[in-house]
Amino acid sequence: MSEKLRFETYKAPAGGWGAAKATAKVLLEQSVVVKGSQALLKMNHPDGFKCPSCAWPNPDREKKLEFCENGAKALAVEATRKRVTRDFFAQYSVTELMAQSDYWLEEQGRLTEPMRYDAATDHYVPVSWDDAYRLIASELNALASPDEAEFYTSGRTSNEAAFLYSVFVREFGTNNFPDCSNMCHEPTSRGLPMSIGIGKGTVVIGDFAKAEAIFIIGQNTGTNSPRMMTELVHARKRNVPIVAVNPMPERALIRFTEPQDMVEMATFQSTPISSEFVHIKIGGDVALLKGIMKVLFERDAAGEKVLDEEFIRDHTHGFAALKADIEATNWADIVAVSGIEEAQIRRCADVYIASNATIICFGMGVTQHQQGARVIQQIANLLMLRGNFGKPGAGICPVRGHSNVQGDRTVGIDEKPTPAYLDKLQEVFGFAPPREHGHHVVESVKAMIEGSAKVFIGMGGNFIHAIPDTFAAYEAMRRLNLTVGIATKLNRGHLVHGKQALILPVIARSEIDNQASGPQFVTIEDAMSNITASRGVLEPASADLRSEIEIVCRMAMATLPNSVVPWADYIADYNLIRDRIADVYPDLFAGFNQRIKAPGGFHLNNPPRARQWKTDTGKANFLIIEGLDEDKPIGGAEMFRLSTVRSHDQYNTTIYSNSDRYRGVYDGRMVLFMNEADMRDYGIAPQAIVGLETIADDGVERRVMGLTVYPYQMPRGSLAGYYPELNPLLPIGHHDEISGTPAAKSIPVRIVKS
Ligand SMILES: Nc1nc2c(c(=O)[nH]1)N[C@H]1C(S)=C(S)[C@@H](COP(=O)(O)OP(=O)(O)OC[C@H]3O[C@@H](n4cnc5c(=O)[nH]c(N)nc54)[C@H](O)[C@@H]3O)O[C@H]1N2
Ligand SMILES: Nc1nc2c(c(=O)[nH]1)N[C@H]1C(S)=C(S)[C@@H](COP(=O)(O)OP(=O)(O)OC[C@H]3O[C@@H](n4cnc5c(=O)[nH]c(N)nc54)[C@H](O)[C@@H]3O)O[C@H]1N2
Ligand SMILES: [Mo]
Repeated sequence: MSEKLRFETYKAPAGGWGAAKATAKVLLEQSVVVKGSQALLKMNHPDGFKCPSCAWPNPDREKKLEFCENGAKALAVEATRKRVTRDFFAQYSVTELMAQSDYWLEEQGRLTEPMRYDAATDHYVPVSWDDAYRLIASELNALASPDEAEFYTSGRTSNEAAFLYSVFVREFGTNNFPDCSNMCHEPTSRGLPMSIGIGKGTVVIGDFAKAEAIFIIGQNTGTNSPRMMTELVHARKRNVPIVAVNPMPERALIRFTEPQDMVEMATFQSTPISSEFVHIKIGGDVALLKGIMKVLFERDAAGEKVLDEEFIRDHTHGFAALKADIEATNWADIVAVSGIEEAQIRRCADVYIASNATIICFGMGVTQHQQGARVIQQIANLLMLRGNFGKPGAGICPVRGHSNVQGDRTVGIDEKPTPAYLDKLQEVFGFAPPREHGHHVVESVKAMIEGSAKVFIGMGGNFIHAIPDTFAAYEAMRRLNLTVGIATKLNRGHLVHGKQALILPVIARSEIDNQASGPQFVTIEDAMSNITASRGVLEPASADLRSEIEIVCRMAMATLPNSVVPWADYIADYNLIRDRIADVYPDLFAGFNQRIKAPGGFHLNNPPRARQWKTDTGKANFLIIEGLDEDKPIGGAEMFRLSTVRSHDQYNTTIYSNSDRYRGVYDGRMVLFMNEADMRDYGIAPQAIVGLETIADDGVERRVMGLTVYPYQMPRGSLAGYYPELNPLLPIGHHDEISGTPAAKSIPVRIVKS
């Protein structure tokens, strides 16, 4: 065990004073108590900026403060006083920086000027912006085909920047758009349209106040969307049942104190959150969902009116086939695969049947499986059986990750663009976009490994530590001709680079973006399809930062000297970009610049809310998944399923601290959460050090050693540990069949004793 790592069960409710203390601490650590606190008052306010942390929408009730502990952390590390300067890069070679932890890299602060890798000295050295654009242009134009470049986007990028990026890349000539959403809610984006005709959630925030039951499947709300806790606390105070389905008994899903509730805070009270905690085995969700549906069909057969017959008749397709599939599934299998007793599944069904308006929320615990998209289709089936679409208080609620991951997809970051969209793009801009589909994340990594990709441009994010098969990816990245990181902070992706490399530092969301026509704002789309404006309030971290929009435009101007697009105009005035977005997407964005003036922004058209179904059948489709396995059965008796999750103190690959207080882990991240009975069976003592080896049929050996075993309330056969440390165990070929999303929640592994 590492010297400092320790475990200590967290007994207090989540949120509350623990969260208040953590908020104060992070502001102190980044030396931004005053600056940070003032900025926090503007966070998620109509005249301020959107929190860079998660995609949860603003509430529609009056609330003075609209931030949470983890939003405050995200702001504090963005507003930090620490700086990475040219002196820093002169001091450390890339090899020396590689030896540092991700946490240390993040701690160095904000990037301040463009840098170029100098192979002769193994240092990053200053480069002018013009030279940087020239290098990008010459490498892109030297390619044998535009398809040899990969253009990554991470979900913090605004609609305006993402839209222009997609226009630039298509005018350049490729649809290679690997995107963080390919590792995240892509099963939602690809699976849900087959069911209900749209790859987005159907609820709005106001539905939470009208719901009669809420299910939360595979999502760690208190850590990853803490502002959602407010809705859950309010629901519980109205006695609305909440069913949480999770292999880890996440603290905030058990008890929570709303940090902004003065009375609860002052009196040390808390609210129990889940009325029913379903301690599911990893990959057991389909079995549970089928079990609940089975109860519905049983009670329907017994003459009870538990199905919404009118909805099923008028609005759906495929009912008989679904019914046959569910009736053919037996209880013994359902119980064995889910790990949940029949009695509890029946209680969940009771909750569902008693409710006239149910919301089902889900996160990465659902999407990151080999059949992730099909699990989501089962969630839609369950909702459809009781008409829970297109009525107040009901619907499906994929809880998105990055604050604009949904918007980026809406405005063109899509490796499989539709012909209709491409026609429109051609009509609006006058160039012929490529028609062939491009690469998503997994395909782009394969192209790098095979050597057919030569240039990687990362619009935000930390691709190399987000993707599977970390070490194979390192090698692939290093073979590229050019890698470009457009970023706020130094990260591993800048150190694992191509023969040539650039780091281009950007103005962050919370910062003022001044251009020729004055201060600009950008827009984002939250997880409930609301488009809102975001205006930075802080001075940029350095005078030599550029906006993402400017960087996209300048890359385009350098690369495409004969471009038909007026790039320079867009840098000067972001309204012009919004006008073009409205032209390309009239159904969604007509009158964009006018509508965005409303303080809360506007809501994008969502057909299922009006019971309109843009599917192949014109109805909502009941879809079938065969059997109960979300992941291929592989491995035999020694196999465990490993879920890679986020700690409370990280933002994806950004590690804020090495602790995870709600799960009782302090000062270490090389931890393996394991069931105590499993430990006894395998002769593993508490805090023993073990390794994990992936069970795969591709002949590659994948091991991570040095994990300290933490006896934890995991279901038997289920293990958990941290992302990104365990990504070397995740095979590139282990992904959702429909969408290609890596199955990071169900890696088949065996334990190796060191
Ligand atoms: N503070 C903070 N906020 C964030 C992020 C962050 O890193 N930090 N990341 C952002 C991003 S990009 C995203 S996508 C979201 C991610 O937010 P979440 O969707 O909450 O993602 P994870 O933390 O990966 O874990 C999801 C949960 O799934 C559970 N789980 C694992 N396997 C299974 C399973 O088989 N079935 C079920 N039912 N549950 C399972 C885990 O125990 C865990 O509680 O959060 C966003 N917000
Ligand atoms: N094993 C495993 N792997 C996973 C997951 C998992 O649960 N398990 N989750 C997956 C998911 S859901 C996601 S979304 C991906 C996340 O993958 P990414 O989105 O690629 O990763 P992040 O860690 O969010 O990126 C952080 C970096 O973004 C840059 N950045 C921050 N703000 C800005 C900004 O405003 N502009 C620009 N240009 N750059 C900025 C900073 O330099 C920072 O270092 O990881 C995926 N990988
Ligand atoms: Mo995500």
